[in-house]
Amino acid sequence: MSARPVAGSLLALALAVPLLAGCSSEDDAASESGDEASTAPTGDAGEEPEEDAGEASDEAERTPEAAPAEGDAEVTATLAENLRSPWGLAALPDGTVLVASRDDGTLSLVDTSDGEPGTVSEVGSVPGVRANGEGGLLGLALDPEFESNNRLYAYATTASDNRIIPLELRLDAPEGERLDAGEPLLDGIPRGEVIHNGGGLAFGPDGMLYATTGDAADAPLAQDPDSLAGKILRIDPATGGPPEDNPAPDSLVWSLGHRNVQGLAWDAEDRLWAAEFGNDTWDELNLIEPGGNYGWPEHEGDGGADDGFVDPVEVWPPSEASPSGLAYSGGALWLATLRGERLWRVPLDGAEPVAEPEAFLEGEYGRLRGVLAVGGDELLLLTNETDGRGSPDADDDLLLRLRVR
Ligand SMILES: [Ca+2]
Repeated sequence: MSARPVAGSLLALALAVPLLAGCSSEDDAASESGDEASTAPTGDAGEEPEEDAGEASDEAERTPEAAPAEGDAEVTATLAENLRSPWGLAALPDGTVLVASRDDGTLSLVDTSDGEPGTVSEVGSVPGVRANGEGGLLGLALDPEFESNNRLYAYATTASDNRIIPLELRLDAPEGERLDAGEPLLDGIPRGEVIHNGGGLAFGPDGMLYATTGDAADAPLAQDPDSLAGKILRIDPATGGPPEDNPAPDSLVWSLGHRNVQGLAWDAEDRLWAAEFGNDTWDELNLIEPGGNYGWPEHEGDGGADDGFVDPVEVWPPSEASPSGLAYSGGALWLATLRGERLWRVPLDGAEPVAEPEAFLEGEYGRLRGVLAVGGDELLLLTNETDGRGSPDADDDLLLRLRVR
């Protein structure tokens, strides 16, 4: 089930056409009965989880680090308003926040010091960005040495590919000279004409750069180990090449068989998790194993283990999720969802959920895009009503600060 021969291109075409016709990937317009989500837990403070593992025996089996079964999420500030198609999110050491505009290809700086909205300043644009549907200026990742090298990385869609572009940010430089783009660290990531461009970018605790790529609406590419599409890539930021300890020699592929992953997060024990858009049946939360094959397009959701695929840890119908951003805070994973318009909390005990996922903010802010843990019990959260699929209010989109547990 690993290598698919090149001769599969006809099959690829045959598979891709119904995919293009049947779904819009970040949210599936084919089944608009989104209100069926009323059976989902609402996250009200006094409400019991659907399956409370409250029996004494289960409690006793939990490690001390286990997250509580029930959590909370409270919006404590609106830090920015009127953001346009915000996507990537990065917190600078001084507490200010960088936000990427997918469609404008620009980076803006949000001054969060007074906890009030209004102070957003554009710092520059990333050259060559060609926004197209789900493509454009996508994920941002701050170099771990940012304080000394002023470097960050952006995942961007151009006219020909998706690529990772190093940027140097000089906030003390004159206006118009504050952002410099270098030669691409990596280019040639297949570009979806409209959908499935991936776009997640994050540094791991190992100092390596991880990127999520979509299947570019050519689903069999996700199973082709020689294609960069439909993968999680692990990249040496010093060279743009594969680290020596990647699963396959001379390959950037860290895991394969992904349809369209955008959210990445590491837990307290440095396990990598990924949030993945399903087609029309199951969105997935996956625990990523090096070299693991996550099944797409042979399997969506559970049921692939017998065929050698890694099954997801949690699944949701796309109407209740369509997850983009992912963060880890307070022992739980937090998924920001577009079509589901809610923030899902998955409390963990080690690598196992301790309770059913719990939903917060449902219907309060509309589509949610990026989420970033910024230390302590705080998350930053981007709404995404201006991405062409929402119904923006006058002040959308917003950058919110949350306190969670
Ligand atoms: Ca899968």
